[in-house]
Amino acid sequence: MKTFYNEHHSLHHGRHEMFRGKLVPCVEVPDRADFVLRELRARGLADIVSAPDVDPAAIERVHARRYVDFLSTAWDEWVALDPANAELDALPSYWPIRTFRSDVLPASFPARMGLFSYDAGSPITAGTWTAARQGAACAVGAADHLLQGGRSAFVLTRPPGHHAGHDFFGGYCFVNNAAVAAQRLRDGGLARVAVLDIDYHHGNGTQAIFYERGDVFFASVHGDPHTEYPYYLGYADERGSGAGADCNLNLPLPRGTGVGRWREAMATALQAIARFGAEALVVSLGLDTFADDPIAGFTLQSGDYLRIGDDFGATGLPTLFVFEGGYAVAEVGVNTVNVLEAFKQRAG
Ligand code: Q9C
Ligand code: ZN
Repeated sequence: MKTFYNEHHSLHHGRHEMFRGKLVPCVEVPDRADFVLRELRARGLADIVSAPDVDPAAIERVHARRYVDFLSTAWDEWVALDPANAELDALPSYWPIRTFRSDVLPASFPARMGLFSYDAGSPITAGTWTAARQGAACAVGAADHLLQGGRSAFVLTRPPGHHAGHDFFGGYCFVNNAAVAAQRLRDGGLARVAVLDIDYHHGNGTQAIFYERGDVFFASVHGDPHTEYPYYLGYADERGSGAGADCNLNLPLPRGTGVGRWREAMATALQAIARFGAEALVVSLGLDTFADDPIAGFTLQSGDYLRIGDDFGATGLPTLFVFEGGYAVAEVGVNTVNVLEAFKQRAG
């Protein structure tokens, strides 16, 4: 399996996120991707390719132009507020919640930070845009590989993407790599594409991007948003609307869920995707379902990821894996490569 590796990922290196009234060290760190790369190499599975730079139009197929413009200049504007900001991460402090306007683009940079975000846990750093843009380049490269007949591909990038919506960042995500890939597959001629999100956290950004569309099916297995981030989306009654009616499937599970019940939910999602008639599958591959993940609540073990990879291999669909969350840094490499190796053994 080819790995489209974002060699610029560590240019995004946040220092702090806001958590319960304090700035705490970032959970989403460059080491995460480095451990995955090391494990691919150790197991002889490192067929690494780097993608050419991305046409901004491919990103703007799923993100608003004014949001992309904001991301591309955000760091410079942050430093322009005060040269001392160069030593700090940019975090938002104000948000236009209900009754405020979101059509006006304020001149104030801190005001625009809030307009384009939904939490205070996703710092923008000097290299965030470069890293995120290169991640999208990898997503496009991987999609093009499938369009040329490739059976599978892996996008190894960070920051992750599935919480990023049409015009907002949050949940450590800025550019929605899975959505960019799914849209690229559509634009390359596939009529029906599915995204299956198995990150612990609901993929609110991806869901929202495709919610009213009948050509991209979104399914997600995740912690119940009644108690788990991102709280405000990911409930079972969200089934798509308009042309997208019945093209969205949320399978929330309680904190503490183990592999048995989790795999039943994944089987339900894969059956729905087969019924939909997807011609290719994009997997938002979060590994924060792992028992020892520091910010999540399921109890999957390293060996369980082999069974999950086998389940994906059994679908027979061309499959594009996109790296999302997973914060047990020492184990994230083994867990990720377990999925990919078992997939390959089953699917060839
Ligand atoms: N201090 C992804 O897995 N808040 N994002 C957690 C922990 C945000 C997770 C608070 C979690 C976002 C891609
Ligand atoms: Zn997650």
